[in-house]
Amino acid sequence: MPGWVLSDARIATMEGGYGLIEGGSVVIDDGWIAWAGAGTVPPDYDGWERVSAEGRLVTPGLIDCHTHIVFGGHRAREFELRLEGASYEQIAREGGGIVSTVAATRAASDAALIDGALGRLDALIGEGVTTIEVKSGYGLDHETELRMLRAARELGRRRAVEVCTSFLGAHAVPAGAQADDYIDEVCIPALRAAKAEGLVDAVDGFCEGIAFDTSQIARVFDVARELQLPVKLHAEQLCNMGGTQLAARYGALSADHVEYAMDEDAAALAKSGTVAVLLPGAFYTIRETQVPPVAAFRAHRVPMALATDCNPGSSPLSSLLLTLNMGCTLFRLTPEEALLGVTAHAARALGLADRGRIAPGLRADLAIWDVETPAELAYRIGFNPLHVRIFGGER
Ligand code: DI6
Ligand code: FE
Repeated sequence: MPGWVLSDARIATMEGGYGLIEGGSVVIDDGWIAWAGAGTVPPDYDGWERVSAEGRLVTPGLIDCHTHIVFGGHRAREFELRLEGASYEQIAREGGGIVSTVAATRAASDAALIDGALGRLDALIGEGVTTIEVKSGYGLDHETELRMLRAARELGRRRAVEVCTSFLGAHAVPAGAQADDYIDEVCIPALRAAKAEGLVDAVDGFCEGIAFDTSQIARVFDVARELQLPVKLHAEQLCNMGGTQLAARYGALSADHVEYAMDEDAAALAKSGTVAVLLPGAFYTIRETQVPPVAAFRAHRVPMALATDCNPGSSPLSSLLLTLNMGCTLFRLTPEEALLGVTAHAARALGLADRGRIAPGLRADLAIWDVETPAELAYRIGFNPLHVRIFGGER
């Protein structure tokens, strides 16, 4: 079956920057981009169906490379407590925070986990998201960690979206447990079982004063290495614990949050080719004041990605467009850096070489926008200019 041609498009290829092509066409063959460029489409594609973008902007489908969208319950009460003056860390220490979502997630049925996540996923899809990463980490017991990952895989079967899973057993110490015992007796065996069931694409951890230290995370990463799974890490969100350096030593795909990273951490990420994933939704929600070292990332040429961190506590955010705006306004990214952060660099943060840009040989995951310039995607607040989303060549 021949494919089709999307013509009369202003194409942001995201090759090196916006990589704009005016009056361009994208040839889509069996779910893949066969050709993209300006001017006349090569004669090989004569006779293929043509669909005009009518001059609209076409970008790669957006990629949300850091989410926790599978969870039970909500944390509106914690939101109120913070407004009354409690800090995120205080709430976590007093049994609220992550641990309270753990109780709600364990109590939720598989159907409830999937249904809750679908609502959030649909909001993201409605904004042109075609690939999403989903983490476990609210089970903190063998069965619930696996149930979360199965729910994540199910999302990819229920919707036209690609789901990448990350095992985040090392997210928090469950109530009544010792961190070391939990890592060795629960987290690592659950990781092995999840891998055996084909549920894991990457391994993540939370390296933080309220969670795990570098030696505990290193034990999990050693098993990831043995299982040939890539790693990524929540690092330097609330303080500098050396997580970024650890991630770099293990050649991590990404180090995420990184507000408290320093110049030498940026240098280490550059050396290991690790992406810095910035999460302005969490920064905003917990009213963090330490801004990630964007200037150092630029100076060391560390690719920066942006993601929602969609979770019930520190980032109840299910808009990647708002995330673009926050990345610019709160972290002073340029709109071009922000868009790279949810396309080319987000793909890299997931270890996916087949998407995130518009070029021959890549997946035909595209978003067509009712805007004139790409900066409009980051500039508006609470407005969705998506015209059409294309997933695997399908409108
Ligand atoms: N960092 C975060 O921002 C989320 N997890 C993490 O490791 C917070 C998760 C939560 O508060 O439920
Ligand atoms: Fe997170």
